[in-house]
Amino acid sequence: MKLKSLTLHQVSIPLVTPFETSFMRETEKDCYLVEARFDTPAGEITGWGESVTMISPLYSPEYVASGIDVTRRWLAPILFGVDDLTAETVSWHLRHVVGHPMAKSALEMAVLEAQLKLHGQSFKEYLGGVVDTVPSGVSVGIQDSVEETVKVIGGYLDEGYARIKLKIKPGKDIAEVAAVRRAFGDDFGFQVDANAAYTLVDSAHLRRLDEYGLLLIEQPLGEADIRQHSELAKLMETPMCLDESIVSAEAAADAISLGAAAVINIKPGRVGGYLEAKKIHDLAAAHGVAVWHGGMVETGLARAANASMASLPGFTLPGDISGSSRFFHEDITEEIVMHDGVVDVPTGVGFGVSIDPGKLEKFRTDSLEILPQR
Ligand code: OSB
Ligand code: MG
Repeated sequence: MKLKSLTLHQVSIPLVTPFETSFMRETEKDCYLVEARFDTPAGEITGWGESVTMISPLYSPEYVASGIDVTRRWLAPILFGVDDLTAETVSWHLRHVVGHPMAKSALEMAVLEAQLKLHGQSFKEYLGGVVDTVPSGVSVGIQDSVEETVKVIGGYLDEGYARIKLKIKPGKDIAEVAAVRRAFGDDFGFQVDANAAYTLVDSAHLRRLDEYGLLLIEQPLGEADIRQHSELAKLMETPMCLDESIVSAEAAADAISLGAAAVINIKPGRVGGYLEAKKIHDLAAAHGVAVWHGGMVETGLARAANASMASLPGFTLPGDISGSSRFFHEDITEEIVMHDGVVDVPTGVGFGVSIDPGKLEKFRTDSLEILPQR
């Protein structure tokens, strides 16, 4: 395949309710979508990708404008120079550009979608997925009060979500977790995510979570603190799970060998793409480390791709793969539906969903066409 042009569409989609984490409060989903046109043996094919960069650099160093800038200045020119571009070689072509995994991932995703269309293949078939549905977990933001936390979680349990993840931060943690267990008992999967809000000094405090039978605690310490997570893991019974710290397969190897992660949250965008994510899945499986599929409040496009990824056998815990309606009144693709605690793994060619041109028009705030320089 030969890349002919790229269009980066910036979109802003209103959220059904604000989503609050230890690092920010979001009221819109802001990201950009990549529309990539290729010349192929079967004629022109368009592939779509989605960047999970957030509007500000608070979860990771990247942000929407940095992703667009590095793509325009550095990544696109490299890919325009490749005569036989395949999904499997994108990360290799881009290897000299340091960092920017989310920007790279969005490009690889667009190449991958076009390649799957060329071969008439679904993403699940390409990966070797083994199930038709994946358990659907929901990520619950920090609420204004303990009562509100219990009420919101009760609503998701009533909807049938297979697992609850609650965002925590200092001062919004033990009382919330205790109240949720008191209200709904011990019989449902429950875990917490701190998004790097604590330090090792808080270990005595965090140990108090051990009595609530949580599936795991996600990223209590900083992104760079892999060794410190291994120290904390020795002090806590709750299994340690890393998100922000796992920026590559190498970081996953370090975390596993240091005992910093009994569980890994896999997010393709954070690690440079779905193919690097598959490597981490395989590495973790070989080490007996459980993985689950994380989420970045994706639109239906990446949400569908995530559901396919999670059909691989190592994904033994429910992922943050909720229905579109968890975040959006209207999605930009066909709605991803949670039913009976699961989401169906798409079976259609490519990622099995398509961008609705009317919705793209409605939610688009800007777009940039990038062409090869002569
Ligand atoms: O830490 O998992 C996280 C969303 C944005 C940034 C970081 C995180 C999240 C979520 C949302 O928890 C998960 C989802 O998309 O359902
Ligand atoms: Mg997380």
